[in-house]
Parts: sequence; structure tokens; C-alpha cells
Amino acid sequence: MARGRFITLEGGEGAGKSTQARRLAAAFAAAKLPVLATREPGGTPEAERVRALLLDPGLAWTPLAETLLHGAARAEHVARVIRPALDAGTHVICDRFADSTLAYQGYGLGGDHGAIVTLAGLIGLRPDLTLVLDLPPEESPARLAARGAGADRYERLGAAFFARVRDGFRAIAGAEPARCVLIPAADDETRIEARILDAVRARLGISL
Ligand code: T5A
Repeated sequence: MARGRFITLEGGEGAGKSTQARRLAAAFAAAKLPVLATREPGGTPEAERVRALLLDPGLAWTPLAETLLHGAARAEHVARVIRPALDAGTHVICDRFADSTLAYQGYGLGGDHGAIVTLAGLIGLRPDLTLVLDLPPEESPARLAARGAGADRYERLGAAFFARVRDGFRAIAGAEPARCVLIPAADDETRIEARILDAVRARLGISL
């Protein structure tokens, strides 16, 4: 049985990752391909508990502790959900993964990039394809207002933080062009979906 392919969606707040992850999973299902859609931080009961700690606006973590919490949640998620699904031939679409840690805790919060890369190596799973949705940070507030939930701990961070996060994602995509595709996200949902489907077909050879 062929191993499933691991696809991640990355980008800043309100860039449309969840929306496009749903659309991509629906395209796999319509093509009768086995697919699992999941998200980070989270994806297992234990990792969802860590997610609640990370997003709680009443808590304040040091960058290293925050990085390790994301790593702990990811280690659970990879070992219990993502790797078994890939091994069983199921394609996995994940809303955020290790690039978010480098962009947010590294570029955004100034955490040690080397330590973050080492942690990613310990977890040891690299996406086959990463779709980086690139939204100018000034467009995020309207998107988040449209989504309608209250602001979590990250969404309360300032404009300078989100500018660094965006630069981080662009740097990651630029450094790994074989894995990453940068997709302008200030566009119509359907056009973004078409670009994503093109990237999956072209990069992974999957017929959708
Ligand atoms: N984090 C996460 C880290 O700091 N380090 C890490 O290692 C990891 C894994 C997670 C937070 O954790 C941080 C980053 C995050 O701050 P979250 O709630 O999962 O928290 O946050 P997001 O992943 O950013 O989720 P959002 O819902 O905020 O953004 P999405 O998923 O990018 O956007 P989406 O699809 O929900 O869309 C938002 C709104 O915009 C509309 C949608 O309908 C929705 O209302 N929309 C569009 N509107 C116009 N045009 C389009 N093209 C649109 N696409 C969607």
C-alpha cells in the first residue's frame, strides 16, 4: 500500500487556512481518495488540552516554554494520529504544523531558531507539500471579525508581531521552494482553492 501524502497549510491569522483545508479535504473525498483533515495545536484529546493552555489569554509563557508546549502537542499528534494515518495510506491535511512554530515562536517572539529546528527534527516528520497562505497582516482583523470568535492569546499580539510572522513564513517558503508554495491569500476563496488544487496535482501527482 502506498504511504499517504502529508500536506500542511500555513500562514498568519485569518489567512483562510481552515477554509482551504476544508475545501481541499472535500476535493480528496470527491475523488474517492482516503483523507484525514486535522489541525494544530491539537488533533488529539491531549494536544487539544495543550491548545487550551496555549491560547488562553489569561496565561503568559516564556518563548522557550511556549515552543516546548507546541512541540509536546505536535509529538502527540504525529505519533497517535498523523503517522498512523500516513502509514495506512491515508492522505493527511493539517491546518498549521512545524512552520508555525518557527514563524510565531521564532520570527515573531524572537525564540532561538536553531532550537526550534532541532525540536522539529526530534519530532521527525516533514510535510510533502506546504501551502503558505500569504495575507497582508492589515487584512487579518476584518477576517477575524467575520469569523466571529473572541480574540485568543495570539490574536491579541500587535501589528509588529504579525509583520514579523509574515516575514517568517515568506522566508521559510523562500528557503524551501521544493516543499513550499506561497499563495497570495487576499483573493477570492475559489481562486485560492484552484491554485491549491493545481499545486497538489503538480507537486504530488495526485489527480483531483
Ligand atoms: N500557533 C500555532 C503558534 O504560535 N505556534 C504553532 O506552532 C502553532 C501550530 C492557533 C494559534 O496558535 C498559534 C497560531 C495561532 O494564533 P487558531 O485559532 O487555530 O489558533 O488560529 P488560526 O490557525 O490562525 O485560525 P483562524 O481561524 O484565525 O484563521 P484561518 O484558519 O487562516 O482562517 P479561516 O479559514 O478560519 O477564515 C477566517 C475568516 O475569513 C473568511 C472565513 O469565512 C472566516 O470568516 N475567509 C475569507 N474571506 C474573504 N476572502 C477569502 N479568501 C477568505 N477565506 C476565508
